[in-house]
Amino acid sequence: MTFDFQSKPYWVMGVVNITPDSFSDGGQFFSAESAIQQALKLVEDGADILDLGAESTRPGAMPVSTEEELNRLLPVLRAIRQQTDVPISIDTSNPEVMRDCLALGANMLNDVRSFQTQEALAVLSDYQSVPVCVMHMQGDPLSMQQAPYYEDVVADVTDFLMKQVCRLQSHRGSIVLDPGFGFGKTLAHNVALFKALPRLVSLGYPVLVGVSRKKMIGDLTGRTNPKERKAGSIAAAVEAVRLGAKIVRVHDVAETVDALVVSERLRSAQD
Ligand code: HH2
Repeated sequence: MTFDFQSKPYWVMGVVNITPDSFSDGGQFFSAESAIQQALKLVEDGADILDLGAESTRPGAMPVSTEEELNRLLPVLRAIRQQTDVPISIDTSNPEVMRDCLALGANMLNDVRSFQTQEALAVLSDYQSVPVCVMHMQGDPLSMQQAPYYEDVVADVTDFLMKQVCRLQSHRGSIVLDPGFGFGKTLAHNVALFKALPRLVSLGYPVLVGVSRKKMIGDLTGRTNPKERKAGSIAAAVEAVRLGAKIVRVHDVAETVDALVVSERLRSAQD
């Protein structure tokens, strides 16, 4: 799979969390049946790509065993693959999970830990053309929000992402960059990174923005319940694309697609 940003200037990535504990929809799509239904609904709603995850990375989340992650993911992936050819990204840091999902027809790997292990790199050398998303995170999900600190958050994150591009320079698939909103960052860090999106975009790689329903949106709106952060998340997705992001990772696909269509149409030169 390749990202063709000529014919499709931005891609809406629909999130499917097959977990009991995700921060905004934990338990809602935990059974294979409900996750499959949700995935197909998101495709109908206009998702350009799905992101399937079976391990929450919310602050304080506990790791999941390989067996459990595979048990959650594989039946859902298999069923979606049989019913639609929508591109499927897998949100995992586990090399075994990466391999099994690619073998079953997954199209992209999204690793919030940026393929740091030798085993994860080995997967990429066996699947040279698979698109990958590398994301910045300070610390790990268990403790990342305890006391995030940066000298200069934009410089640190940019530097980290460029180092990942160098590490992966022999990889032939697209490399997507993600500043990792909410992953070891305060509101001030998130806002600074968001405003610096044009700088990240200028590095020359597609940029993915994942702020949907996150605490950042809650902090800005005063909404403590993640489910009430839809409007704020949509505004952020529109702004991200306006600033040059190519992929927005969202839970509320139908509404985000509409908002982006209207925003793009009103900004484009054509009538
Ligand atoms: N955010 C989450 C998970 N994966 N991947 C990328 N590339 N960028 C992100 O911002 C990102 C991500 C967290 O959101 P969600 O999957 O809804 O929650 P949880 O990790 O609790 O399952």
